[in-house]
Amino acid sequence: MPTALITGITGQDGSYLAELLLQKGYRVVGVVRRSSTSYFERIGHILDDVELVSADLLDQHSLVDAVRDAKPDEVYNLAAQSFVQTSWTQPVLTGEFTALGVTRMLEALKKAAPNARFYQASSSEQFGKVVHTPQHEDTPFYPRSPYGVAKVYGHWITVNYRESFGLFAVSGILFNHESPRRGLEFVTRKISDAVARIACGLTRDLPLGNLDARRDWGFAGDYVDAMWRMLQQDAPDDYVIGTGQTWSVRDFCDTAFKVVGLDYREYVRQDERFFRPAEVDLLVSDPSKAREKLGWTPTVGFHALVQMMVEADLARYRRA
Ligand code: NDP
Ligand code: GDR
Repeated sequence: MPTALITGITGQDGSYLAELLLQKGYRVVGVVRRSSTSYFERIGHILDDVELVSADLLDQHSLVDAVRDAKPDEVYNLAAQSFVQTSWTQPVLTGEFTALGVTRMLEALKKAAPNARFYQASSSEQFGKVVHTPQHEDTPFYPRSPYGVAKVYGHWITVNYRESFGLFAVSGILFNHESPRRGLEFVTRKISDAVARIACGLTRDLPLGNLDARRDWGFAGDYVDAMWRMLQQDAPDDYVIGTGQTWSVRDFCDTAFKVVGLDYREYVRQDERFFRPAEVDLLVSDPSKAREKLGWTPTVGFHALVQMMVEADLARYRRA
């Protein structure tokens, strides 16, 4: 039975990845950070099936201990300060978690499990103010936020440890992926949650920032499968993962409100608080390498994704 160690198991991706690896017969060990409340909303249903260890991306010794005790065959480094907007108000903390945290994990691997395979959660935010479209593995990076800058560091330190120490370390450059488990602060879930509340008569409006930003949105359940596939290859390499399609925030609103028979223009208002100091205007992937080398293709399209999210939020409010 192979063992996987997942940092960020309590997050959106960590929960889907843990489910996938359990289905495949893995022993799954999840890293959680100490908190005064034990609130495992996304992994409550699999808590009896996974092992949890306490460690923090800020604490090198705790990471070495976690890796040494778990004896993993595969390590998935998903933990990060992942909200772009917060990275402008907490840039130093974002750098500590999202950039240096990767080096700490790689050091832990090098010391305690040098033969384990390592996955780094890189991001399309690294492309930022895009140099060309669509973006693929060789597209130069031009990050537009402290988060994006930190992820560029995480990407290159992963490549560097692979080339310097021969670690099986891969960087998955994933475009936005969403689900009913997405955090409520991200725009897709903010919209699906508001649509459900409006449909249930709990609120009347939805304040948003830039409606013209375009993203390549896929379903998180598909993307964790791509992570696993990257670690099953003969040699470590880096891959772009996305749908190859791009939609605006406005498109997302239009589609989500239509699920409940409403017109988004009657509810959405623009609010300066949600605009960013520097925007990423357009992201769209070229996932051909992943298709050819990993045999990976997304199974959930844009409209099905929006519908899934709205219906999940509706069901939640109707149960309450
Ligand atoms: P989430 O924000 O949902 O989850 C982040 C996870 O990191 C949580 O489990 C959180 O734990 C954990 N974490 C944060 N700080 C620390 C710390 N100091 N020590 C230990 N754990 C910590 O993110 P997603 O699941 O959406 O994303 C997973 C990864 O993929 C992230 O690295 C993100 O940047 C990256 N990414 C995500 C994309 C997406 O579209 N979702 C696209 C590309 C990359 P806690 O529950 O305690 O807060
Ligand atoms: P992003 O996701 O920054 O792409 O990062 P987010 O959903 O936060 O923003 C997407 C786009 O929507 C615009 N927007 C708003 N965003 C939020 N959050 N709230 C609003 O009210 C709002 N109005 C408009 C934003 O300006 C932006 O253009 C996500 C994270 O998961 C990262 O961790 C990950 O690396 C990238 O996706 C790929």
